[in-house]
Amino acid sequence: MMDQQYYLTDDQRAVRDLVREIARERIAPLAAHVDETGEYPHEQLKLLGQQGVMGLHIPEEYGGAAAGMLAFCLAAEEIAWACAATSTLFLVQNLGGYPIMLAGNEEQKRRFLPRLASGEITAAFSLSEAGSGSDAAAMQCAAVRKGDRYVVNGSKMWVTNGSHAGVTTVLVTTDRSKRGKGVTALLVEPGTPGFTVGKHEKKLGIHGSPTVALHFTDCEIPVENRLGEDGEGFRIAMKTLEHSRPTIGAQAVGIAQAALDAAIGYAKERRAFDQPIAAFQGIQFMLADMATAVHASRLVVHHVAGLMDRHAPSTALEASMAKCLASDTAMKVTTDAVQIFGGYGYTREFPVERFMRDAKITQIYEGTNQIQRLVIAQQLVGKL
Ligand code: COS
Repeated sequence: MMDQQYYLTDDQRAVRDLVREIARERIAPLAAHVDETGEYPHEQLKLLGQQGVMGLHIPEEYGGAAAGMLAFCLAAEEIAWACAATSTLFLVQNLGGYPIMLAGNEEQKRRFLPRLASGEITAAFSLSEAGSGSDAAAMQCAAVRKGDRYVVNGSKMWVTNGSHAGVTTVLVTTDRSKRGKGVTALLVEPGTPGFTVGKHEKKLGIHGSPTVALHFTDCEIPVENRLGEDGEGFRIAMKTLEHSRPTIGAQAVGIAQAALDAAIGYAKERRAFDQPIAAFQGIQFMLADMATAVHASRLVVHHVAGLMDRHAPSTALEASMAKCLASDTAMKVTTDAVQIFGGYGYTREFPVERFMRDAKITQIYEGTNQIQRLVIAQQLVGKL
């Protein structure tokens, strides 16, 4: 049978097939347990590391596979199909590590990228605070330069994997009055005096992916841990998010595909009025709309990933479109899957309620879909 994804290279197909096998055989069977217990998926990530998947996006000279963005998105979709929590941690390996690839000097790249590529350490990215989410430039967590160090005071919030990361890109302000132009990016390692992990959030979904607060009390970070120059942090953060948003789209497509697959399977099994419910046009139309939306979302994700692999100068528009469309699709498709399962769908006997809970975050993190629409509109009409 012809592969419908004819536009993929042999290498990209090989990545997709390898990750699909690991995801379906080794990660999916553990997903309900991860959801029930909130256990960190150590073994799942180790397995991905052993197969070279944690370093897919990292250049070869730093130990990665240099497979590109489309390959990364294919992998993300497969992992998300199996376990959204594990896929979030996979995505954060890119979100937290990309600033080093983008703005790191040679020494910083050599220090961190090979360990990220092998999966020896994981990464995190810390931008948001209690009072600044969408308005990221309003951050308060501050750094003051003292000789060859920055002294950091304040707190960050909503940090995925902040409790486990071997390196976290932390955005701090060195001059609040300058908003974005006063933001600086620092690499923070665990065990640094004055740096502690705070509250673990109890969340609706992605239970195995820890979300924590980070606290800094007279925490001294050496200047050699600064990415780029003073005041370049906001641009680094925005570029990083632009690069990462398609991967959220890929995660959303994976969750939506899992819900669609489950709904098709159930509709063919479940009988009512002496027929499988899949024989009813009401269900058929739902399945058709779900499949069409998943297909369209996947293509939009693949398109922007392809643009990035071709080094398109600006992809902010397409990145936000992919994230927004795919995550809205995931929410709709998972909700419809629960509907098709009826009362059973509302119980933990079946996975669709988990898919629905996991899908919700994709509309919120890495910029709410309201922010994505703002970015899209700004590209259309300019900043008014
Ligand atoms: N690439 C490079 N630079 C970018 C950029 C991008 N994709 N997007 C914005 N910038 C630059 C702008 O060009 C501008 O630079 P100059 O000041 O030199 O002109 C600077 O960043 C500030 O941009 P802007 O004026 O648009 O900033 P705003 O404060 O208005 O905020 C939004 C812009 C709302 C888009 C931004 O704050 C945002 O993305 N918020 C959501 C944050 C988010 O996603 N949080 C999730 C946390 S990670 S889980």
